[in-house]
Amino acid sequence: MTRNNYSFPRDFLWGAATAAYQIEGAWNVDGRGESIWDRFSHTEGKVNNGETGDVACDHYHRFAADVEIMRRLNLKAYRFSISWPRVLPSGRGPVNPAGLDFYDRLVDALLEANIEPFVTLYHWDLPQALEDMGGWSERDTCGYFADYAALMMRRLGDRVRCWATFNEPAIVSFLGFRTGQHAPGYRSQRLALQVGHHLLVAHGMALQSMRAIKSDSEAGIVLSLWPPEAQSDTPELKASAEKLWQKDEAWFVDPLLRAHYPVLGWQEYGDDVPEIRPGDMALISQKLDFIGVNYYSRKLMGPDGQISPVPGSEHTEMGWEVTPSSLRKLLVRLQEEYRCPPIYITENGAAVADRVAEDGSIHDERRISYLRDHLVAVHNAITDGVDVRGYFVWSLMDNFEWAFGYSKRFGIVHVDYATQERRIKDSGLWYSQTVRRNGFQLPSAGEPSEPLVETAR
Ligand code: IFM
Repeated sequence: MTRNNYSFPRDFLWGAATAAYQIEGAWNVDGRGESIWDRFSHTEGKVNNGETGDVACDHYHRFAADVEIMRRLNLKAYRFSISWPRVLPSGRGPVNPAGLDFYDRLVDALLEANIEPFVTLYHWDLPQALEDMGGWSERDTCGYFADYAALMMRRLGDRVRCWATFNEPAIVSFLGFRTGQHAPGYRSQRLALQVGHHLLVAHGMALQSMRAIKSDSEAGIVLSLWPPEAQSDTPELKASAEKLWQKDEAWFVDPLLRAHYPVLGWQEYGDDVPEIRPGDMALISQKLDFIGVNYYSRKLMGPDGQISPVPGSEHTEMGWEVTPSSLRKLLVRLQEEYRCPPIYITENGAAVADRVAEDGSIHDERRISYLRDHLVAVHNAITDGVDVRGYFVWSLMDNFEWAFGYSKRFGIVHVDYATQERRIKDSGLWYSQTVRRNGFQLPSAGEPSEPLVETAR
């Protein structure tokens, strides 16, 4: 049988990702302060079913067992975020020693299991005390963020190499301040764009404050990219796809990698463009050690210029079209059009309506195919010359999916929220096997396929 061999580079960092508010729970214990997501989820009508992250996966109390699961999955790295209000309950001022201890113990447990910790400083849970002072619409918040970044670097920098400042600034800005679907729930494009600018300024200030403490760590930022594509090759459609790229995606890529906002996007936003102070763009476009790319799907522009997926195409439970080939194109574009630093795929995964079989197994073939096909795309991009250093599945385990509550399951590990029991899904078995083999082989077209998971449960 002929096979296609998808072997990844030596030292490729295979991991899985989570975020503090989505898994930790323990929202009001051991001195943790309130975050904007506590306030938002406790407000009626904001989250599906009135669900909250109060308990979530109770990872705060169960982290040691969770690290043991990661070890069984053969993970080489674990991307997690730090809850700012857990370590600084008011966002600034007095620290919470119990919060710092928690992350100390987590990092030590990971290192003990030979798993590299990959830290995200901001995955959406701003301390409510800072929100009460204006939050991200106030420029002062950038300075508080830089101080918090320095605190964490002082505490964990001896053991953590990779640091991401923000997770998905575009989602923070657009969903938190333009559509209101996320905390803090404002609906103003102008505010969203000013907040977006402040997030980038805060990123630049944090790079400086972290590098002043430790110059040899790797610091970057994680962007969520949904590349617009035209359904057909007409000049009008291609132009509207490009306009959307500039307004939604390049709006964050260009300041970081080209030191200016995209020209067409700037024109399109008219009077809503942000106020920029002298020196901001240099601060924002400092050297990055890596860019994290979170990829889930593309935005396909239909003939009417609206986003409309091809009828009959496959979608995940989020309603997101499954389009692995667009990931390869995106990575190549980042390489060719931008002087892009090394890339980590910091999130990629699928929400699937999983069913626990009577014997406790979860046969999530759709998730396995999704992960496999996207890994093929990553492999192809590497072959095209893109410097991709690692890949993190979203997510290690089922968790609180923001405004969707617990209704969407992205994990390669199943969580029974009533008992907190964890079960490794077939996708988890497949992924552990892939990590162990540093890739996989696939039969060539026309050859019979083999079972996806060989590992015995
Ligand atoms: O769950 C989120 C994560 O917090 C950020 N990126 C997208 C994921 C799936 O929606």
